[in-house]
Amino acid sequence: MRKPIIAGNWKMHKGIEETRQLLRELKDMEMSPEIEVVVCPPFTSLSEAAELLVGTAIGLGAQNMHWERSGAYTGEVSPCMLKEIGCKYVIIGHSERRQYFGETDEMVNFKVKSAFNHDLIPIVCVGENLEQRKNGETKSLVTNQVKKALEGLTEKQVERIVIAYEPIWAIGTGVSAKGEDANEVIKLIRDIIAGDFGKDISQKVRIQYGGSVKPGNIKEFMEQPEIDGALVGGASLKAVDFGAIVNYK
Ligand code: G2H
Repeated sequence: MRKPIIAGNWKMHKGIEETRQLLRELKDMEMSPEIEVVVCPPFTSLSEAAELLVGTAIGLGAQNMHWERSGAYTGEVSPCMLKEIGCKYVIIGHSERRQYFGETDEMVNFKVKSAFNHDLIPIVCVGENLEQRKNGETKSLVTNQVKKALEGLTEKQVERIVIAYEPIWAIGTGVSAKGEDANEVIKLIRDIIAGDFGKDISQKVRIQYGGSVKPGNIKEFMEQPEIDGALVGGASLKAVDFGAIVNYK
């Protein structure tokens, strides 16, 4: 019922020339029609990527945005700008933004609401760090992050949102979560949404796993009943790897 979505989060990689090259390679590949494929290049490459992706089934996303539509916010990029370029998705609240740029749950909520108000679909990231995991705080932390991120949204908005469960200890470390463990937290996220917005809505929300996803482990995640795709960092930077992840079957 839910179409899986696999998104490449390029982070601070790929200038314009490298973007051209990677997208040319991806466009030459057969991609499984069963999967919605999205790439999220850095801001400076979005325009180029948008042009190259015209007429393809690969969607475009940004990695962050401000919640205001315009204003005196030096260095920021607004949802209107992303929409004008041709973005469909925007990653919100990635742990690197929470950790290095002080993004709070409140800011994440502003951004999520603003994204919907500007016809962008947020990919909201949640997840615990190693210490929180060791202290048994995963469920309470993720519950709090999800509830705050979704506060004030309508049912129609919630059913379109994408959530990425990304345990911080698994990000860029090469150590991924186990499929069953990720599935358990993702089931919890779905239950939280069911509690706040109803079971029907919760069954429509796509929830990805993220954290050291690669061609060798994607199947383990995609086979889990609650996992609807992946947010892929390092392994999305090479067409051969990203293609293998999308075509994991
Ligand atoms: C988690 C992920 C992409 P990686 O940040 O969002 O990165 O796959 O490199 O762990």
